[in-house]
Amino acid sequence: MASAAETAPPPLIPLAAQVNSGQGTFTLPAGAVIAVPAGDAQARFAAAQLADQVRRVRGLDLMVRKARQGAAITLALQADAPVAQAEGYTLEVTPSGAHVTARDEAGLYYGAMSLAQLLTPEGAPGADQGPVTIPAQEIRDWPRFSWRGMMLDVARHFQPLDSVKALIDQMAAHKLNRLHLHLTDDQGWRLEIKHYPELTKIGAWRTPPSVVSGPGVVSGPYGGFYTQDQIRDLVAYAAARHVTIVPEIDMPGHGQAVMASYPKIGVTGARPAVAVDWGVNPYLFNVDEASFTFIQTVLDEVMALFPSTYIHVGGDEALKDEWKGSPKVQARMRALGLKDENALQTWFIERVGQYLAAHGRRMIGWDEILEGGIPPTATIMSWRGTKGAVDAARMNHDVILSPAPTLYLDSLQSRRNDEPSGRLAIVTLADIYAYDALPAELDAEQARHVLGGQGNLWTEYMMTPWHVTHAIYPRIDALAEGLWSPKDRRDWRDFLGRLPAQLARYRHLGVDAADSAFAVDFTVEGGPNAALAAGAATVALSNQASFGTIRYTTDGSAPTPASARYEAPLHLTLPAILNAAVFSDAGQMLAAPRRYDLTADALRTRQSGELSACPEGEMGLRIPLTPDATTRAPVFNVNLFDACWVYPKARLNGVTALTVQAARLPRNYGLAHDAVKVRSHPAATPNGELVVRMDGCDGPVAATVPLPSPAKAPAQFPLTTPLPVTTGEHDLCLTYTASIHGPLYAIGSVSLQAEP
Ligand code: TNX
Repeated sequence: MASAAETAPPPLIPLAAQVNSGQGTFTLPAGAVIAVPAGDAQARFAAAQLADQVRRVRGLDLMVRKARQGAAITLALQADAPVAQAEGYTLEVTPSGAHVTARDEAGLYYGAMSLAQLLTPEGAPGADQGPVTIPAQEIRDWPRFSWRGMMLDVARHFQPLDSVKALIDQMAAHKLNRLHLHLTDDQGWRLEIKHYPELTKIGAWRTPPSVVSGPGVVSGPYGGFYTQDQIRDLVAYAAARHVTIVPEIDMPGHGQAVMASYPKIGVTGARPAVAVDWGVNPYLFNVDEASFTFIQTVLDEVMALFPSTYIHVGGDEALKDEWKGSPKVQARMRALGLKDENALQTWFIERVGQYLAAHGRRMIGWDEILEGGIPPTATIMSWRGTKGAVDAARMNHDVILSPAPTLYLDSLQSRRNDEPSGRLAIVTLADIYAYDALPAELDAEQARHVLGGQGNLWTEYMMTPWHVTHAIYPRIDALAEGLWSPKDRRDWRDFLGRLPAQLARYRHLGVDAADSAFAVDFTVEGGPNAALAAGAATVALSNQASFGTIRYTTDGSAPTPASARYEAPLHLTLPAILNAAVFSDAGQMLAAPRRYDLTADALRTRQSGELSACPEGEMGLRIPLTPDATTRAPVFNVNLFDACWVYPKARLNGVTALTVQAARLPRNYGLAHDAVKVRSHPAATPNGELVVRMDGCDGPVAATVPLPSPAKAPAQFPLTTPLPVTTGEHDLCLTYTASIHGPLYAIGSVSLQAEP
């Protein structure tokens, strides 16, 4: 009879194109040899990476040696290896060994990475260490797309080199092969340019927005940049792992750090500070010869550092106001015979594209560069949905799909209260898994222009490497499978079954992956008010992915694999405390324990994420108390356009007072043309008030509490007010009347106090 190890799907992420099971099993002895052909440095490197993974994850030592008879594992390039596709490989496991062959070095490397996963198949603590037995099988594998990318924004928050290298390691382990570095933006220029030293002397540093101060909070200029030596090292590090680094120098918009360093490159000649405002800022590159000389000189150094064929020149979110307002720019536009500023942008981008083409490189731009007609030399990276990609592919241009919000890893991954900051579109693990980078409306010929897809991590709200890690993992697993594996083999439940082993790899490698997809959610049947009225509750436990076994305790202790198994909603009398965690069948914890307090106070409290937006509004962002150097800053859901929240259906029986945990944040948002949409509420006192209305935002005022002076109060402070005595359920509408030109006030939580 076949053992479990022989029948389970191979623990690979991404899934392989073809797997045929064989006879018997292979047991890897400790100290086994990985043999590589003499003189093949890349094969030796792939073997060393394989050995390194197996040692770090499983504690098994393997030795890399020159090819010899009888080695347990062999890696070798072979001109007639069975898989002919670029980057493909064959991995054959027999009872006597495991053998990888490929026609190119990337394929050989990916074969080694697959073998590393096969040799680390277990998630459960204990079972995941020591000698391993794996089923005999033959894997033939190759990628679906040639561009399997990740973008990291190192401009908004500088990312240390070690973090970038750690990302490259994981990209390579997931068979992702393009790291797009967003190196420049309004908030920072991160690449040393020898010819223009001020770019990093000035442009790499900014003063943080100044509302918050205190322990752990950055106050002085902060930022950073990569020296050219560091970049050469990074490029080589990536290349050894078959990752190409694609640099982006953003133009003609997102140029404020350039203008802060070299004002003459701008349209107005004025010198702004490096931006502290997120969003869209007005600074544009000029269109005169001095500007192109600057750009070409920068690109010369960029091309010398980055061997990538593709160079990204941005082109996104370039507000045309400065060009419209400049007589010189207008004169140039007319002299060039261009009809408007969009056409001028196309001309500008194409001129840069021609320069790159003359140096054997190819230009990529964000899809806005289509607006004035497509620059002939452009490859399009589309982020505003897929229309730009479809249009460009139909015009025979190559395209890369990275649409917001689905492939935007700054989108939050759940509605949980313990999610850190990000954009308030929820992009779950399942959403990324379901995404297909090939737009269905393209025919086969047009589809050939789809190079692949890319996940983008923007870092406005990601201040620390911990947060970046949390945003990327494990969503990178879903991304990688979508970009590598054959579409018809992809299966969400099957993917979930392979994920626990990957989560265990992350644990051993020190990658602090998010557990949002598995964390226990608690739902009180009938809502908290019913529980308050009854003094008892029925609580359902679930998780986003509906995966694993939920175990719980009611005595305050941490759940273990031996704790009670959740089968059906729990009937509990108040007060009660629930702790619950999720385990795999093998007893591996998939999500850390979460706690739910079933007390009257807790049932009367709503955290920031549980409040609704006011009618007509939308909570767009979940933002941190910035800038904070700690790993987990407090976070607040806000609607940048209206300081207005609703506590829906507050049960006011016996309630005498309300407490808001308030926060004062920097209002550092470049809203550009949308600034007119910001709604102000009239204030009665100098610092403004918190106003509480009953029965919706048009209802009567129930309470008004003046805000403390920003100079005196800490960044987080409570506001308490009596409420008129009433009964029943009422929508409480909470607004701040503080000036929209001052700090941004937010709500951490709202709680109601009742008579004992
Ligand atoms: C839009 S996507 C941007 C970025 C922001 C991002 C935030 C793109 C080409 N531009 O500047 O960081 O939204 O999600």
